[in-house]
Amino acid sequence: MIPSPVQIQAVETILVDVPTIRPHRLSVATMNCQTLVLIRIQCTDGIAGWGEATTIGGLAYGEESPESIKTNIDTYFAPMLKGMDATRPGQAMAKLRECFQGNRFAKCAVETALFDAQGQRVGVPLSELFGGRVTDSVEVAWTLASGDTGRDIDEAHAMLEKKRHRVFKLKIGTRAPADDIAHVAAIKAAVGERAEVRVDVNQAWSQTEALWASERLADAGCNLIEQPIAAEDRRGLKRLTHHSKVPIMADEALHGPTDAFDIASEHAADVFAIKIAQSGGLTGAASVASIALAAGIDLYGGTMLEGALGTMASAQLFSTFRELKWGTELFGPLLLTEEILTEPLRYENFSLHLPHGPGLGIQLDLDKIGRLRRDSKYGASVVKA
Ligand code: MUC
Ligand code: MG
Repeated sequence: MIPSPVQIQAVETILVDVPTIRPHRLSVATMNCQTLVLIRIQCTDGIAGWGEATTIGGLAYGEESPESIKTNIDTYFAPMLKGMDATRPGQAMAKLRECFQGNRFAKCAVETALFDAQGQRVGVPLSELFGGRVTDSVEVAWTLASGDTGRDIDEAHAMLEKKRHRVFKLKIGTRAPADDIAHVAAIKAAVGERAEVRVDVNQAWSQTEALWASERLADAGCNLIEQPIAAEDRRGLKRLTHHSKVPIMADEALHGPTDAFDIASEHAADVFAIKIAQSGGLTGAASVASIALAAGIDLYGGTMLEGALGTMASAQLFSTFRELKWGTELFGPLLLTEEILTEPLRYENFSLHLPHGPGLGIQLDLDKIGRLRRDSKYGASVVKA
């Protein structure tokens, strides 16, 4: 085989532990810290692409942990990627998918880095490699998840005041359903017509609890219910979607295009929370969006609470969707106490504004990452090209 003039030269993965601004309580875990899994792919033309594969609560939310993502990329993906044609991200990803099962998050990180590098190489934003932007900004919801109703109300008012967010997703499912309904009703009453209130149950309810609660959530003014029951319970989700007055959104039930097709063909959800990591990468997420739109299912741009890198990768893709009816929740970097970019992402007027530079269009603060990385006390360099 004639060697490609531009090859993948080195692959480095970095774990970065960043405390959250307050405890973030989900029914599956309480987060006090987020572990960002960053990947840097150095190419022989001097271009380096970056990607991210961050999950929630270690192994509490998904099947991959930060540590497994790092180990599997370092041990299996990196040796295969080295020497491959860096100008053909599609070819490299096809090989990874052929040789390695699962590991959607790890594959997402690699794909993001390859497309970031390719965008830089050809001089266009990543969005232009995925069909082209239809918008330069996406609306961003905020999650109220302090675990305390009064504190959540104060937080909502502060966000409205700053024009940062006017859509609030409430994490529920840890209390008794009746207590959760009271919590939602109190927050909706406090914000009134100034804000939308939605809930994410993270699979905590049974079908009967969800049916009971959906009626009361409608009365409380909630306008979207996310993944109320177990991810595997497709029939239950369909039953709920057909009975609930409040639209039902699939989140954990969606692990890429095959799940999207199954759910769409049964119309077992009204809305899809599209996540690049859950979909196995940007191309998988683009397919999920196409399936949803073809089936008359609305789109919502979801997050795994990634830092700035994964957030911008998601935004670049979501900006290409011809419809994004329920907006996005790309607030991950705002939940973290540390900034890892030289210039923070621009959140203004309830939206995240996309940059116009090539690739992801962001600059990482390598000194900061060098200080924050989990292995920094051993004196590791930021970048081993
Ligand atoms: C989830 O289940 O949607 C997204 C926002 C948030 O607060 O948690 C995540 C995960
Ligand atoms: Mg969710």
